[in-house]
Amino acid sequence: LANGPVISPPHTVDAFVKAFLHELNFGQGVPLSRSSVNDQYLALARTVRSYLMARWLETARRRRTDKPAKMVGYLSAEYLLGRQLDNALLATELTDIATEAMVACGIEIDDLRQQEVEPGLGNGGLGRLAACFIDSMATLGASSIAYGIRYEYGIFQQTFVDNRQVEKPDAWLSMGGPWGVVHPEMEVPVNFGGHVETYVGEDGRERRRWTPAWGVMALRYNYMVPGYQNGVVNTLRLWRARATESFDLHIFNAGDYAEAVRAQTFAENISKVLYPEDSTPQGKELRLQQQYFFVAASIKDFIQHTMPKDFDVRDLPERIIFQLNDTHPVIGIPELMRILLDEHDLEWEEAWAITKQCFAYTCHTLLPEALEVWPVSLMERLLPRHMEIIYRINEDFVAELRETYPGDELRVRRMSIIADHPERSVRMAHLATVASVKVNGVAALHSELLKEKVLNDFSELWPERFTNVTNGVTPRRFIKLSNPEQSKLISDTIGKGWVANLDRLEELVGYADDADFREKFRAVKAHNKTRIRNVLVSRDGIALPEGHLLDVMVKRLHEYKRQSLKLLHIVTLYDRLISGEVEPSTVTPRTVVFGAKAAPGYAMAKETIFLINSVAQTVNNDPRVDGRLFVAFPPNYNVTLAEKLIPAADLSEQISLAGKEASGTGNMKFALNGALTIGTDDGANVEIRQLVGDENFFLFGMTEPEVAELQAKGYRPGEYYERDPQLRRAIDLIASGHFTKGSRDAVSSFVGDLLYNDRFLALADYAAYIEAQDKVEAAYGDQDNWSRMAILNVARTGFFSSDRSIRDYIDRIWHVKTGV
Ligand code: 26W
Repeated sequence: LANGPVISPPHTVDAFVKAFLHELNFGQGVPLSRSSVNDQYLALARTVRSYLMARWLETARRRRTDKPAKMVGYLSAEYLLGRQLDNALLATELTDIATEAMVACGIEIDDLRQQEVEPGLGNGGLGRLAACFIDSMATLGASSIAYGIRYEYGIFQQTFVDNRQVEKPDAWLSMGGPWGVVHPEMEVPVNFGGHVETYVGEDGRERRRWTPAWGVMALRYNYMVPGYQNGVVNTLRLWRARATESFDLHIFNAGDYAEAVRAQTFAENISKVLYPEDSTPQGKELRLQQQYFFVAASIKDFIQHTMPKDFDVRDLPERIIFQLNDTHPVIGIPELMRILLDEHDLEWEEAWAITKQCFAYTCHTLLPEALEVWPVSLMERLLPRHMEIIYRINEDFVAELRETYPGDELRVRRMSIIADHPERSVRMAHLATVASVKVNGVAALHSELLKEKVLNDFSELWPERFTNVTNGVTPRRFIKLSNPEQSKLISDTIGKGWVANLDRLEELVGYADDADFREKFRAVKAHNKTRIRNVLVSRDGIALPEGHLLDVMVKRLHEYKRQSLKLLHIVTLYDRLISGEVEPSTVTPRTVVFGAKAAPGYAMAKETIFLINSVAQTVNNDPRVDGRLFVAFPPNYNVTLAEKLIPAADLSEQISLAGKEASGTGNMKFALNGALTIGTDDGANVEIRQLVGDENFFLFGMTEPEVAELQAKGYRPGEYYERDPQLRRAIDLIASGHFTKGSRDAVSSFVGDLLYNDRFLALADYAAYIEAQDKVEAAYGDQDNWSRMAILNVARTGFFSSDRSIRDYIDRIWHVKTGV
């Protein structure tokens, strides 16, 4: 038993009950009769974990003993995981057994499901993408390990007070975290600050020595990432910061115990909280500490603990490819250089040749202000040796540039890793590009714009380095688990294989013409609408009306995503109703549901939230609307709510200004769950439309080149306001204070920005958007044809499985083995 294979409990209800009661009695220390729902949830989670354990150990053993294969080290500062229980049950085929076992114990398993607090260790798209990717890596059996930070507080809990967003801390671990396994003995030191000096070695060669000023320990927490019914369990390794005993020994020695403990808290702050900013980096020192903390721990962990003892660092490129999820982990590049130079005593050229083969970089943005830069002064203070290494990398790079482009100093300045203005700083995207095997965008259009715009100089220099990998979503969580009724209909029709092979959805194409299938498909949608109605009543006390077109816009609140445009549409619909322009009984009844968190420091985003809530309040209580329009904004949109909301949607809002949304992944989830998209020619919308066909997609708005042209000749939003009476009425109605209890002040910044700035051209796309929405209403009138279009959306979007994305990464970038 000591060294033999770990055997999981048998897959029977009896064995499950026994294991569960054992966890409850001996783990939680309570008898069933006196156990709380939380006791029961924790015991259930640990029971499921015990079933996964054998697979986990076996996966690790195979990877160790089989001819060691090259691995992917996925480096991401965010993982927006969502609840774990159902996914673990699905992976192990224990859903029915666990349900019956709970019944046998007199427990309703759904009550336990509700008890799980989702780990919200991410902001939005990028974090959720990482979560989908690790699911797919496990399902494909890709040789891989994922690294990140175990934030004690995840993305804030959003509440509304007087229609305004108020943030509350997300203490997701406060009820116990049953999914993480901590290994305190495997901790890794990470150092900061101090100085660098030259010394001469015994061989007479000059070397650099970094003497850090302080450090912390990185505590290892392992999380299981089960593949879908394939016996594989991969590892997500999240680091937590712990103060070292020696951290402030001198304070202890000075007798100030309380002060020393306070200093410990300082060190442990590093993994305390997820930064809630998405897309506008704040340049905060603590954030750079977080980035270096998890990347340094991960690289060291990989070299020291994942590789065999006799491992030669010169073989690294055959053993690892680190995938950089945006620039957040890019400090890993100088860190690997430092390890090779200072700890393994390699020469610069050799170290650089190795490092350049070990990283690949994914860019997730097109907004210039979202590209991370770190002030040189901060880098020098926090990571002096790394700053030195970055200078040297840049020196060689700039020399190469001057050789390739003699006399073109402007280009050299544009491309330099170090920026001079407005402040001397390190451009992390440039560093990533210079040191990576491949640079990829996240949708076809995005990757093109990356080459043409954001990193144009680099793509001219190294065209072969640039590639595209279109994002995807995991069909396990976002179809099978979140939409059981649609899943059953699909499985009854084409068999069960689609869950791990989403291209098979194509077999549904013919059924779009099958009246019986269409009716069943509509019944699924109706069922999902009833489900979300129940969820929102009990979660938020929101009672959605019945029989409406369900129009959903869920994503982070950001000006480029244009929730403001959606709001103008709602106000226009409302204005038509109350002005008597249309007879209420003739309009398609519509419910609009928003879900969106605003970065706490993003004033305009918060104003928009206030206005959406204010409009909802007014519209929902105006009798003239006659039940034809309803606006709901449930607070705290998260993965758990998404799983209930998306399957109920008829219409998916993907209305960003063309050329601004890198990809979007919500758009994929909606299409796969039978919603039609109203969208611009942006991000992955482009590919969705190509696949589903123009006739099954509501396209509107300017194209990216048209946007560029309009901006070049000078955009004046006021002209659209003057010219379009419908738009003018909507804006005037907002500006009059109609939605804000008569207060014009409350809306002046929102209205002022639209009329005089409108950076993301909402007014320019307004008329086209309204026209497209009118087409939506007409189309919805023909329910049977709507179902046809929705079925074709499902059938033709199997491409957007994250399994396909990961296969693309493997083929184009990683070249690692699968099936291990
Ligand atoms: C604070 C700095 C910062 C900067 C950027 C934090 C977080 C970010 C992320 C890159 C923002 C993000 O989530 N981007 C989204 O990534 C998705 C996955 O590729 C895409 O689908 C979205 O279009 C993109 O906005």
